[in-house]
Amino acid sequence: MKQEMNNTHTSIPGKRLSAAAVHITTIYTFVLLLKLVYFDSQIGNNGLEMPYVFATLGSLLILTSISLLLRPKAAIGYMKILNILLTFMVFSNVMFYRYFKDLLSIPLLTQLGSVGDVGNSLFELLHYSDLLLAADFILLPILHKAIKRKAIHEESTRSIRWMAVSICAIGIIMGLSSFSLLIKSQPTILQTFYDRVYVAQNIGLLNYHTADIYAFVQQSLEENGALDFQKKQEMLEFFKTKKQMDDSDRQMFGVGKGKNLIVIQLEAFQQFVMNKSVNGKEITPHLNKLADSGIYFNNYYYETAGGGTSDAEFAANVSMFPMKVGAVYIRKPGNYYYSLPIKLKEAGYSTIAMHGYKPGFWNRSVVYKNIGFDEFYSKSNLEENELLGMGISDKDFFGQAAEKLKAQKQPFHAFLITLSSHFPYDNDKSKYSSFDVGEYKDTLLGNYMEAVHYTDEALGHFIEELQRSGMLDDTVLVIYGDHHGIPKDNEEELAGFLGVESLSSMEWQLLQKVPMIIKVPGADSRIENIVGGSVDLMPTVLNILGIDASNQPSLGRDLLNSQEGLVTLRNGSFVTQDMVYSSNENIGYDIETGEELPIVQYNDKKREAERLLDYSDTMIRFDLVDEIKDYLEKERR
Ligand code: GP9
Ligand code: MN
Repeated sequence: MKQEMNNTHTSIPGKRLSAAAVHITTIYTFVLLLKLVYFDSQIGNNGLEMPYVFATLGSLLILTSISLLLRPKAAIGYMKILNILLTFMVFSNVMFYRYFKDLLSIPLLTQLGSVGDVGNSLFELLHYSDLLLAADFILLPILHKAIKRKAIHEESTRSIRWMAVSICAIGIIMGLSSFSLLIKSQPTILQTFYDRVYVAQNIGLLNYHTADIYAFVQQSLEENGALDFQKKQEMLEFFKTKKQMDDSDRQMFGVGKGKNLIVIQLEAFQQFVMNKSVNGKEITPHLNKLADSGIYFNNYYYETAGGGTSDAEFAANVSMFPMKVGAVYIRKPGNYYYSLPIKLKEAGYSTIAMHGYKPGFWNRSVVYKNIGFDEFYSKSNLEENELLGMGISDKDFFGQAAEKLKAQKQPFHAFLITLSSHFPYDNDKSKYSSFDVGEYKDTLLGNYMEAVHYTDEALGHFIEELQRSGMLDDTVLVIYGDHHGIPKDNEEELAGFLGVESLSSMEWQLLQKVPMIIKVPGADSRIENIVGGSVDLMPTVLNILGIDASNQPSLGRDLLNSQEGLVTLRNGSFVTQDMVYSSNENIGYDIETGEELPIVQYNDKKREAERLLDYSDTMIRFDLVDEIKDYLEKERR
């Protein structure tokens, strides 16, 4: 029998497989695993992270099993190429991580601008230990020779094939299980890729790139087609005719001229907690005081989508809408955006952003640079005096922010994003000062109220410090919430707190307001009732700072100088002063009566909301902001 099998082999020598291929495959798999583990050690992991090693080995087994099917020479060739490619992949990601504290992705590579910066600083980014990535290029050729010279022990073709298939299958099972563990812990992470480093740490670098490529191809297929000339003209016309009042006719134009601008985005901060007490104690006393002493927009909604906090930042700083699918910060980080910090830099401001979490989260380090923040202080270059929940506690964060701002070149634009009141609000309460939520204790709503109370207190300290240092008199302060805090699943709890049995879909929408306060030194306090949302922040602030916005392709409106507002939500729903349209139900409700309205009454508004979203999408997809800005400059000259 044995004789027969050998005969079969000799009859098809070209297909003969050898133990040499097994040796080569094993050695290279091991070398590549070491390189990929080196990568892991460079992205903030200290020891051997088991999920990472497991997932990485899985993906390597899939790739290297192929070489078992090749003859020794071809196997060596295949592994050499694989080694070069993977070494390059590890090296470039390590460099990119050192620069941006983030990983490479196809959306980034296709928008090369920011990636190029890494190349320019390559020498500063290199560490001696990186030489380890090249060590095998000297050692392995010696090994190749030894393997080739050695008498090759022939194995049966079939058994090696089985070996290859089984190894590949084991690799697939390992890979799939790491994907499923990741999705279990972070269900939407592979749709938005809000934390690429986390993805790679859990499914391995190779699987991360595979998932990234897959998402990119899938999204690109949905985006096929060129820009219609007619459509572009229509858009240019829209921006041209967007009403622009004379400066002198505008309310509050330039009342904050030359002042510093501090914009504070509060995590998951809804408006319903404002001016409410639990057990006789206000939930947000400091915010309430600010609302009383500043301009309080009490009808302000978040307009975010899948990109959560990053969408809120984008809408506020760029006055455009988030993308329908995924996060614009992740998918289109390199477009040109004529942002608030860019505008203010043109007016001589210095710009700084601060957030007490990983700099690569939501791609911030790349995006901030692109939208004009000269400096970005994050968890990696702030002190970690006190950690709470996801990152630096809001009190610690605001304390450090106050110090940094004292040294900042004036006038400055500072963008501060809080963190401690992040879902699921299960922070270590020993770090809170006491706030008795009574019957709500240990419920999600109760924990939420404790968390926002804590953030409010931290904010209060910050304002006090600004006051003490005299900076408040030279500063326009803008404070708003980024998005919802209470998920739909906890609707009943919220209804109970508000003293109603249940909430209709219209009432739920009306509860999706966030605080929005602008405090201008010397200006009278007032309540602004106009409906508005995230995209309206920039035009409103530019007016107050007295900065010309006539070349601004913004999709929001200046809330102090508009007859009426429109809150456009990403799913096509919208809110006006008197009505709510729910796109899911295709029903428009009268806010006062709660009754359904005939479509003729709001069809125009519906079309307007759709048009705004469509223009925003088109501007993002074809990177049109610069062109529109140029056009507006020419037209308004
Ligand atoms: C993390 C923080 C949270 O940096 O901004 O983002 P979110 O989960 O709220 O979108
Ligand atoms: Mn958030």
